[in-house]
Amino acid sequence: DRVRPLIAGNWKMNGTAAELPELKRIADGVDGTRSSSPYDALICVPATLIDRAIKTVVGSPLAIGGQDCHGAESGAHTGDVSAAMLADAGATHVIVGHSERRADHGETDIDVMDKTLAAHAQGLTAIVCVGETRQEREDGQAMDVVDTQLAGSLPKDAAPGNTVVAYEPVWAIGTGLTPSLLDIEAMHDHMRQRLRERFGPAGARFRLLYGGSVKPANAGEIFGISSVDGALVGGASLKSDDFLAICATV
Ligand code: G2H
Repeated sequence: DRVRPLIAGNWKMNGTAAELPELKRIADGVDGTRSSSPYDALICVPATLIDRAIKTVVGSPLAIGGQDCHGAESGAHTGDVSAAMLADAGATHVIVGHSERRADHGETDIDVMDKTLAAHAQGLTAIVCVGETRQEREDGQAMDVVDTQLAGSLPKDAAPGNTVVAYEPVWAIGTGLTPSLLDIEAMHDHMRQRLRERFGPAGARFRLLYGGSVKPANAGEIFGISSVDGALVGGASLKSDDFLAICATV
């Protein structure tokens, strides 16, 4: 049985009140497919927008998530947002360990594991991101790098109901470049195998998303790969037409 796909948008550091009508169009578009919808849809907005986003999409099947959370429950961490705050605002999901956070904020696998645990403690589904750099791929290290990230970032309590894994090759993010379909398939099959080794039969049910320059033009062929259970979509999630066109290819 195929895992139900998840199409997740990542608005990154984009989005103010001006973009709420666009979010509403996404919610209405996803809603229009509700009776037969073969997928779940999510948009991860900036923390400042979560509360208003929830109010904007109320009644639709579109879920709203955050893009990061702190690993601690609360405390002296100026500028950070806790998982409890995201849940309180109405988020149901949170992205952790995105490569932009690993690069911009020096987040390590240990940090990502702490954040994942913090998310789980609040009932949030964590979308744990992994992926190699261009140099690592050229050096033939892509699978080893992803293995290390998966082993170091996924806590023992990770399960298909509280954790999604997103494979995002760093060199494909926002560049318009994507790996070949065969390379995506090889990596997803490899991750699936690792998850089975670690989590047993449950390992087969984790959603494995592909992320990195997913567009309406390439989404269909990427979703055609049997070990791909959806996408994490950055740039193309900012426009309702593009996001809904991607959803339509599932
Ligand atoms: C990868 C992706 C979404 P984009 O970061 O997380 O962004 O689709 O713009 O490459």
